[in-house]
Amino acid sequence: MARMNYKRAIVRRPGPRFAEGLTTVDLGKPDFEKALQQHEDYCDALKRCGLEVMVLPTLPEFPDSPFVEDTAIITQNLVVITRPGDKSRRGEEKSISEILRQDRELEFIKGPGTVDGGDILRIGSHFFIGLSERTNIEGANQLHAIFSRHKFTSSTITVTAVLHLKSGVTCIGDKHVIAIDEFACRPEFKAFDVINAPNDEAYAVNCLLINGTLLMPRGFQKMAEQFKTLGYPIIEVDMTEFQKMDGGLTCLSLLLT
Ligand code: CIR
Repeated sequence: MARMNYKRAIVRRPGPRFAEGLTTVDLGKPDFEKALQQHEDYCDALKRCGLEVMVLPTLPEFPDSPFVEDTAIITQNLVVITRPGDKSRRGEEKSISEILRQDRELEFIKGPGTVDGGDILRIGSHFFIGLSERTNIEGANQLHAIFSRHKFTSSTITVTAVLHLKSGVTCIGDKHVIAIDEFACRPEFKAFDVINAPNDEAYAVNCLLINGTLLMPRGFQKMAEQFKTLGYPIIEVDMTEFQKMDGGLTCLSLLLT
């Protein structure tokens, strides 16, 4: 796959009820003002990568709605609007679909299928679909059919140690896979150069290559050293308040070419 050239990003500002969202981690309550500042800094980082950033207004009734990644899967010609796995998040996808229907063909995940975008990892023309607490087999089967109609291949991979597939494995370009222990030795990733994150820096697996610049969360020294050897310019972003709500760098945006 030629290196993606992203042009736009869609993000959504956290609302005052942000701290009432879902979380499985025990890192304390996020500070709302700090989360807003970190979100703004995240948007600035996207702009430094050359993106035009569309900031959507908060959806006060959906505390987890800043994690826009979970609502859609986007390729050059296709958008799949998901059906979030947790009921409290169902409805977030509506306004996203209204925005995206303007310039792309939409497909929809239908009940009883559920899919969270955080479970979908694209490498080249292949999609890995995480089967997790949020993405079920019906959702995965619908995705297989949609992807194959659009000439993509796909396969499933079970997720147990983390919330979403991409909380535990991401890729940098088509060559490097960054993974926690659960995924580092999986046969699916044998063909790639795998960087296995140490347990105390597992959160840094969720990094994001945009137009040749690597965004990673701040504060993960060992992973930063590893990433430096890949030769990309790196921007470190403060993510502490989103980490408290189980969210990583990829979750906060939808990227469009
Ligand atoms: C949730 O549990 O749904 C949110 N608090 C965090 C979602 C993070 N999204 C992602 O990893 N793609």
